Amino acid sequence: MINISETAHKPNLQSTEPDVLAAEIIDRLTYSVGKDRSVANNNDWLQATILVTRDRTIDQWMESTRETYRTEGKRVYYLSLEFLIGRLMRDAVTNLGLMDPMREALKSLGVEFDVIAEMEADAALGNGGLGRLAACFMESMATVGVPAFGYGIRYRHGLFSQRIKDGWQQEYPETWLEHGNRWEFDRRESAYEVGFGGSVSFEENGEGKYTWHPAERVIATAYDTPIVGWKAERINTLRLWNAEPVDPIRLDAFNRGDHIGSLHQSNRADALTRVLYPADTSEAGQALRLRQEYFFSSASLQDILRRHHQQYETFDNLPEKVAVQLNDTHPAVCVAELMRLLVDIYGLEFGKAWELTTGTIAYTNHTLLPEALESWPVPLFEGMLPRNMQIIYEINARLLKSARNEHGASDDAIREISLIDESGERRVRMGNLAFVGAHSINGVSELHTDLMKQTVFRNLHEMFPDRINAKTNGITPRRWLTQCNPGLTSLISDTIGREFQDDITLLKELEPYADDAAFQEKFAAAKRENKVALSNLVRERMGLSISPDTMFDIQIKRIHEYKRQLLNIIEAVSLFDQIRSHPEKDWVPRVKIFAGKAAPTYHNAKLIIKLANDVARVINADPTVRDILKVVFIPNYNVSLAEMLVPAADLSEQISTAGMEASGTGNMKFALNGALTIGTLDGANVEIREQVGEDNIVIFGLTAEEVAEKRANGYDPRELIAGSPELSQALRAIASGVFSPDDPHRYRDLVEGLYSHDWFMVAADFDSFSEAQREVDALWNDPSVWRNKTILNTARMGWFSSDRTIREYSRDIWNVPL
Ligand code: 26V
Repeated sequence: MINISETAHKPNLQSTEPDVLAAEIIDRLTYSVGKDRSVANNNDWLQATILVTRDRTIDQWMESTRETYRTEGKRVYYLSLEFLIGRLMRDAVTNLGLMDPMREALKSLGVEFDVIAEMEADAALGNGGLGRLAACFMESMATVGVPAFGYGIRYRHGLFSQRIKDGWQQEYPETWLEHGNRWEFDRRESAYEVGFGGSVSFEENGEGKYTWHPAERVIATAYDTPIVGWKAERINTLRLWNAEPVDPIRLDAFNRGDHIGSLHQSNRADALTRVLYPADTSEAGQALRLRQEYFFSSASLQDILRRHHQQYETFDNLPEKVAVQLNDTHPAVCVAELMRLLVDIYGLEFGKAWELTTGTIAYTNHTLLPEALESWPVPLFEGMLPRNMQIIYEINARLLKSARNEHGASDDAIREISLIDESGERRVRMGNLAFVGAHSINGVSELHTDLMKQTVFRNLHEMFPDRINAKTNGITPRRWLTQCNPGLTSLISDTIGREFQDDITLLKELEPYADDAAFQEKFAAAKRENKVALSNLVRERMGLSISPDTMFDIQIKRIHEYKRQLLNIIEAVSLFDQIRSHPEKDWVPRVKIFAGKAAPTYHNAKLIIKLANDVARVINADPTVRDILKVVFIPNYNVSLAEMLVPAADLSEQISTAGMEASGTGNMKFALNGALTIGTLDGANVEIREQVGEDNIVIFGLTAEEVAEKRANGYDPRELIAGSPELSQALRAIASGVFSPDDPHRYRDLVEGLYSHDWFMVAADFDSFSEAQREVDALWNDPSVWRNKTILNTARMGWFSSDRTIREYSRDIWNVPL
């Protein structure tokens, strides 16, 4: 027998010596990547470096798992159809405390850390805010010590990549797995069957038992990625599911000569996890989307229940030991699925199962937009998930009886509360299902939470007045300050010490320096350095030169009418006209920068991208405004691009129609990095104003209440536009083809929409926005005032750390002690 000593083959995983790291990198390059040093390219070095970094997570990862088991700690499961992660290497290396030695190790091998870091694929398994929040939460849960698992789908194609051709958005498939994914572990042993379709039978033996006989089955297999918290004190798991066929090939069919048919099952499984839905509003109930939702919900719950049962051999304590957080309604079918598993598979009584379900599940709402509130046609739902549908009817029967008998609900209230929408074709309301199946329903800012109570969930809130609560979003300061803005980070460290990295609220200690001329200079210099880097990127990618000495005015987010990129573009057109009429005035030089993707089927959003590009072309070619105004639309916005843009911004555009942006999180990233915000009183802007102080943010426009009031009592945009000479002129120019001479009518309908209904109140807010912009100019003209305000923004934004948000979830929703 060979005696293997414990340490014989183990590299020294505790060492942070550059030469030890360098030796490990060479080892990995040779034995895992299979390349010789002399022929290795940058991608090979990247793969080897990721593997070395990943090795450093394993011991603590296992220790985190063992500790939760040993202490019988409560586990939090964050279920999200989206995780917008971006790159992981900088994050993992920073949090492991290896940044400096790793740089040095690579340097000794002739490799630049920043160069290979740039080559890592940007994991875009999400559309926007909701997916990025899930990624920030994963990092914060590990940081503050929550034993958490993220569950989602391992899409083989993330969000499409965007190219701009002649000003129009074109979508191309995204291929983040092209070079493999060295962060993940393929867990073949963690596999579950998920069924679809078929029928339900009932046997009358004692209590009676329902059995689902699915017509189709697929296997869910797990891929695990370690998520490293700050200083690697805890390492959690992100578990993403892949769908596989039960029989990869039907040999009977193949042998009969039916070569296509023999792969039918395989192709259906394959389609399930192939691609992320690229829209953030529903496109009339697509079956594949519901299949994705059920697939990952069922696999995750089976995994959760198996783990729980293995440890405790009972479900009586499920709510004490398990918290399931639903990220929007996308996993709302969990309510019915958890019931099905507890009742049909584990044999619990319906009432008991319901108590455990509502005690375990909590739901976060991220939007009030009616077109984003999910509902499924009953026939589609019933055909795909017949047993889940029965359970939903049973829940609904109990719910409506209680509403009527115990809460005296009116017929109108009953109609609103019901899990089934009967206003047209019958549909299952996923928001209502999530609400009744959860013990906590949270909004993502104070304002959004209030509006939830007044609008979508008015009647349910009356029935369950203790369930709705506010949890204002946050962002992880590791990615969104330390990693993306090393210049500012080292200035802060030199000024107040490094402790702010452990407790971001210590940024407050910068306040006394806000008026300090020397500090102001350094703060501005750090900003300028980031602007130089962004100018270089714009030159390299777009062949356009922008000066780092002009104001960088940035709006980056998904393109949506309610986010009002259109308002910003119209204001740019108006400014363009004003500058040309009065070139002698002392204009503040600005570059207006846009980036963002439009849902492929969202016609107006794509037209707004085209308009931004048309306006940019004309303005950037005009000799009068040269050096005063430029407009840039940077293609293919993603997390990595945001990491360049956020630190380089002077002005942050957060200008949604009040009442429509649930929170916003980009707003937080900019302010933390020392940009001034121009914004409406919407979402978390309201709380940003509270934190930074009203002198340090520029607010304009209607309030949510005023918007609602105007919509209710009749709003006539035509009259308003007629009363605003600047707005009328800008609209006339756009509608008449000044920016689209090749197709003069291109924007006629878009502009006509503003005259006829203007649902998003662009006209109503235009003059106020334009005045606010001139106020911004005035502040910019006094550098010491500008610097003072932007420093105070950085100093006062610590509250928006997602660590704070996660502590609130832990205390108020999950009941996890920290
Ligand atoms: C909805 C749908 C509907 C079905 C098709 C696919 C799909 C994908 C995503 C969504 C949800 C959109 C909701 C969303 O992203 N909300 C954003 O959440 C952020 C984090 O809470 C918040 O900061 C933003 O204000 C909010 O718009």
